[in-house]
Amino acid sequence: MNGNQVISYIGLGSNIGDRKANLDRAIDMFRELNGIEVTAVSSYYNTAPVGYTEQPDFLNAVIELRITLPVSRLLEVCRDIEKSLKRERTIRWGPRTIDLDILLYGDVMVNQESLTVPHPRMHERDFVMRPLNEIAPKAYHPVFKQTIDEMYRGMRNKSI
Ligand code: A4P
Ligand code: MG
Repeated sequence: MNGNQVISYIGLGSNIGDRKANLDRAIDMFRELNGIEVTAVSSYYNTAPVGYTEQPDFLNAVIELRITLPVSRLLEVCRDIEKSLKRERTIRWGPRTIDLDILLYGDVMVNQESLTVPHPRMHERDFVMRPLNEIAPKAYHPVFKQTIDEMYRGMRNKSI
C-alpha cells in the first residue's frame, strides 16, 4: 500500500426514493474522485429508523476507502456528494436521499465543532456496526482501543 494512504470507513444511509440506486450512485461518485479508492463495500441492510422513528426504513451500508486526502477534505467530499444527490429529489424537511458519515479515518481522532472522528454515535448503532463488522472486523477504534469485532460482540451481548 502507498505510504501516504489512509484507510477510512464511511457509513451510508438512505430512506427516500430508490434507496439502492442512491447508495450505488454515492459509491460511484467516490470511485470517480482522484485520491480516493473504494476498496470494500458491505452488503446493503434494511434497517428500522433509530431516533426519530416516524419515517421510512433505511437502507444502510459501509464502505472502505483508501485515500490520500486530509480528513477535512473528505468531509467536503461527503457534503458535495450529499448535495448533488439531494438535488435530484427535493423533498423539503423530508427524510434523506443520502447521509454520509465519516466513521473512522485511520486511527486519527478529531474533535472540532464541524467534525468528530471517530463518529461519536457509531458504537451504539447496529445499522453502522453490523455492516462495518462485515467488511472490517479487525479495524481499530482509537477511542475505545478495541477492534470493531470486539466492540460489536460486546454490543450484541449487552442487547441480549
Ligand atoms: N459532522 C461531524 N462529525 C461528522 C462525521 N464524523 N461525519 C458534522 C460526517 N459529518 C460529521 O450532518 C451534520 C453535520 O455533522 C455535518 O455537516 C458535519 O459538519 P448531517 O448528516 O447533515 O446531519 P444529520 O445526519 O441529520 O445529523 P447526524 O447527527 O449526523 O444524524 P445521524 O446521527 O447521522 O443520524 N436510522 C437508521 N436505521 N439508519 C440511519 O442511517 N440515520 C440517522 C441520522 C437517524 N436514524 C437512522 C439513520
Ligand atoms: Mg449524518
